[in-house]
Amino acid sequence: MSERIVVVGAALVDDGRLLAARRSAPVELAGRWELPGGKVEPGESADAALVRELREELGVDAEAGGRVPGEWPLKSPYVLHVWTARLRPGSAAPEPLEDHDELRWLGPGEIWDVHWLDQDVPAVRQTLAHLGAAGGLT
Ligand code: DCM
Repeated sequence: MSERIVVVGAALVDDGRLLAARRSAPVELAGRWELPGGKVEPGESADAALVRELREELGVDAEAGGRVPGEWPLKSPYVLHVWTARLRPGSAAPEPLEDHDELRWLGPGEIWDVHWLDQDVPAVRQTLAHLGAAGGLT
């Protein structure tokens, strides 16, 4: 039995909109949209991984909020966790630096306008319920 490895996805919210990122690689995921993020490294905390991945992938200075309850299976041994995140004051605007070729800020009525990765769909649904309850995206 191998250990499961956590992939953290960011529900990055700014001005009442949620950031979606379109993957450019690998080929089987290219063109589909995700909550940006990546693998937690050994010895790294989930929130530190989130901040690191957002800096590497999007060039932003972000801070993690709280974890969205739930866990979604990815290709074994990975599981997806979602954390809310926001840009710190003075952060650059996100840009698709690696792994992505397009970004979109989705308003409340636009969340389902993009073709999310299958495995991200339940995570996004749960994220909206969580953010809505917190008044974050209504
Ligand atoms: N992944 C996913 N949904 C996300 C983020 C990542 O399904 N919101 C998957 C894609 C990869 C793996 O997790 O198979 C690791 O992601 P990355 O390649 O970005 O490190």
